[in-house]
Amino acid sequence: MAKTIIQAEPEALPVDLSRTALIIIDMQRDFLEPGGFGETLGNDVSLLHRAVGPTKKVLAAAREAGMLVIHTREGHRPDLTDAPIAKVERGKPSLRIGAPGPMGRILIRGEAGHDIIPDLYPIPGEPVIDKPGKGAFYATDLDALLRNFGIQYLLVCGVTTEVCVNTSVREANDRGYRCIVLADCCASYFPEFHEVGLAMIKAQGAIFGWVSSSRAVLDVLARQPAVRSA
Ligand code: C5J
Repeated sequence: MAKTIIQAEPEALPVDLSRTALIIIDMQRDFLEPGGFGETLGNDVSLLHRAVGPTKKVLAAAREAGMLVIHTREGHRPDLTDAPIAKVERGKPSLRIGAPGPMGRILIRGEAGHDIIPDLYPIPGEPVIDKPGKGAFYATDLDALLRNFGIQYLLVCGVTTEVCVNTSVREANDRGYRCIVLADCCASYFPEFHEVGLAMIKAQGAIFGWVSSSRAVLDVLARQPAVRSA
């Protein structure tokens, strides 16, 4: 397929949309809603909501175009056997990973809080990658799945910018994927970390990837309505 130019920083990038997937990182109730993991750590979860509207638009356009859409969720097995004790014991949260909270046990697979927010809920056929770490590639089959689909480019949305988005982009970059992070589709509990997290990705001639926007991707998909990445 002919390449399409996506406006981005530090420079516009030619992208083969048939080899592109949209990946939405950890848009889970545990991070975005009161009573979840994010709030137990003392964060104002409302700060993440700004990313939901733009991500919803990109998700709808990607689905319409037939682009592969992948969702990730951070969380652990109910018996915590995949949760390093160093992670569980870290910090002074009001509730630790695995403790019972208002949305079920904190950051545990199968609990209500672990699931993806209704606005961005996966539809049948969209792979959901359950990851025990911050990076989407660590201890998951994401790389195998992307290679089986022939994916070379990733449009990246999600939370939080400097933690799971950044870690996943760095992992993807080392595996040869070109990542385009959509700035307004990501958010952090710390707005300054959001800015710096994006700056680190695009610095030094896109050392980890490119930074773009929902608008840029929506414009491209409006001009090229069928991309079919499968
Ligand atoms: C965090 C994440 N912040 N999804 N997880 O612990 O960014």
